[in-house]
Amino acid sequence: MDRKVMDREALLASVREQMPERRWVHTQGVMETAVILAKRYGADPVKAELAAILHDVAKFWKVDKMEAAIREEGEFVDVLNYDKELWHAHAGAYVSRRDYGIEDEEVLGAIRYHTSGREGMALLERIVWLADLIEPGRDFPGVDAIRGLAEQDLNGALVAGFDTTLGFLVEKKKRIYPLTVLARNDLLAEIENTN
Ligand code: DGI
Ligand code: FE
Ligand code: FE
Repeated sequence: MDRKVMDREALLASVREQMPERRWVHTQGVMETAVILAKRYGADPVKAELAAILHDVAKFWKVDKMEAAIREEGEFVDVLNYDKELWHAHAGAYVSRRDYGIEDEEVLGAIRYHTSGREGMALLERIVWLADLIEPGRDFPGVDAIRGLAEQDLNGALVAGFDTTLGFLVEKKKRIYPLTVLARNDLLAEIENTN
């Protein structure tokens, strides 16, 4: 890991002060679950925890600040045409590099794609995406079934998770970010090809 990365306690304090207490509790839940999933599926638990710590760092920023970060980065401005809920993931990845000195592309990818997912998700991206959905504080219809799947079928749990998210977006008449559709298609194709 890059030398610029601040020590863990300072990082935790800095992230914590950018969010309300309930979001900090969620972040701790994602850290715990991401480490468990990383150990279970052979990813690096240190990277999983680092991505989890930072995944929602920008969630409570003002919309203008998120937009400015995304425009400054320049590579992912198309997300500004979709739901604002998606923006914090890109803004978070950008500041993780700029302000927290994270240069590990796996960690940055896990932060950047923790909301939308994408085609060809890396193992660490899958783990953080799923940990975000099933951490102990989450409570929505079907979450326990997804937790059960996550015990032994990572991709099955992910597809069930994307189904839930997509169903929610359809129900709310929201536009769907294309990467989310691609993520689900790709996971289904992967499952078909391994059976
Ligand atoms: O930040 P969290 O609340 O922990 O969770 P998240 O980063 O997964 O954000 C989820 C929100 O994003 C949820 O309310 C649905 C919303 N959203 C809006 N458009 C899309 C979307 N989520 C996905 N995956 N794809 C979209 O197109
Ligand atoms: Fe998030
Ligand atoms: Fe989250």
